[in-house]
Amino acid sequence: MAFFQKILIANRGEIALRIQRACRELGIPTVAIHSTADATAMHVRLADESVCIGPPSARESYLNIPAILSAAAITGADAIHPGYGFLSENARFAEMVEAHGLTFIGPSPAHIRMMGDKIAAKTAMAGLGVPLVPGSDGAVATLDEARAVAGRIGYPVLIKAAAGGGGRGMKVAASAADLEEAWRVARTEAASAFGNDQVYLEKYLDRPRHIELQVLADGHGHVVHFGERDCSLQRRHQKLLEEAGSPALDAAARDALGARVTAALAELGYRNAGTLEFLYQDGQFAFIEMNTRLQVEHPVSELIAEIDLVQEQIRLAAGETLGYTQADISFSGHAIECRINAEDPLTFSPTPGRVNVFHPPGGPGVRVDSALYAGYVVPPYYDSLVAKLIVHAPSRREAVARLARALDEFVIDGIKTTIPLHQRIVRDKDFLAGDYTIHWLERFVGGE
Ligand code: MV4
Repeated sequence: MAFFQKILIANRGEIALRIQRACRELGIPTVAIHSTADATAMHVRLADESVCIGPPSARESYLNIPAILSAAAITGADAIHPGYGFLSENARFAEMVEAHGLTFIGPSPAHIRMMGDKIAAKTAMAGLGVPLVPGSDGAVATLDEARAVAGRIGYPVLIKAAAGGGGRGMKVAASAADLEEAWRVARTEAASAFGNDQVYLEKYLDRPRHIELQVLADGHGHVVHFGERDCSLQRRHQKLLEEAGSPALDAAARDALGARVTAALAELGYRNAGTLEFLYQDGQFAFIEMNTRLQVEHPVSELIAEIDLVQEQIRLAAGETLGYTQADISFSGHAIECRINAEDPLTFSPTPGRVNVFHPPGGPGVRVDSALYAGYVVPPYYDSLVAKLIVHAPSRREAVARLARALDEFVIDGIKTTIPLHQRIVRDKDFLAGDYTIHWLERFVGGE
């Protein structure tokens, strides 16, 4: 029995392929959508059917809701998987998919909307017993109120936009003297960037790790977690390398966090996949945001837990129950993902162009998720992620050794990529020791 008749994949690149692979194994035909710039893309070649939905600009193609719904209608798709980015966390899109009688493969529009409002997300999680960073109790409406909150929690403080997230719309105030300026700038930027000037305050943590927890929920009260990912290695809020588990956590800390979070999401009635983001410093977790989509780095969790998260998303969207409990999930070994971008490894400027040679690594414990092929021309219009190299091994030490040899095997010729940067990271003493925070990479690459 198939869960759906046909799934439209509202995305491109490696994640469109990843979702197609899950559909194939479940026996579900797929529809690719693409812009005119992606007519020769691998996700179009490998789909059962494809529909061109617009010109290169994402606004007119991968974000074009009427065109995507029309493509679903003319091909007879009965479900839409949004992937990550694009429309994946757009509550309006999820609502419109449902209004057209189709299934959105993801959470309810109400939960997407709740988690898109960072204040609503924090208020909900705090009420369900998930720990937060010390800060304001909800939105802060006036400068006087901001002064009072900052006085209570102590400087430095961070002013964040309710509609922000992923690092957009944040201002630090190091001391009381800086608060007024930070306040005004944060409000003004929030209003112009998001059309919403609501802000809130948090104590600024100076050297946290970024640790996130992967969950699956069936909307019938069953919620499980697949352990954490350490995503601290980032530059300008772009993650470069992620690992599962975190070098900073042990099984007891993971189990304790997982128990709290799964109980909270069961109470909330959440369904499908989700990721809770935490800052972790001095042995304490503080919830900051929740992502209501499949994430780029999901494969590291798949490898340590031996699960197919995309197949699970599809199954859960069809209304199935989880069918297993936390006690059925165990973690084995260590997994690391390198994001390989079409970027100069020193300046990070994008390097679209023709790929002449594509030779991915192989051998034990190596997975490559990529939509590249020899002769493909990387278009300049979209995200620069062109491949994910994911390795799995019994221990972190062995995973790092495997990653180093796989990076050395990987050949992408014709365009510059970030492979040389990863080759340097995996040989660094701090990285080998697992000793890093969210600030480590920016120092490592320099010039910030
Ligand atoms: C913080 C923080 C320090 N203290 N909140 C940036 C992205 C957004 N998701 C939250 N972010 C941060 N919030 C407090 N109270 C530091 C960051 C932060 C960060 C967080 C995760 C990963 C990378 C980061 C890079 C710079 C700042």
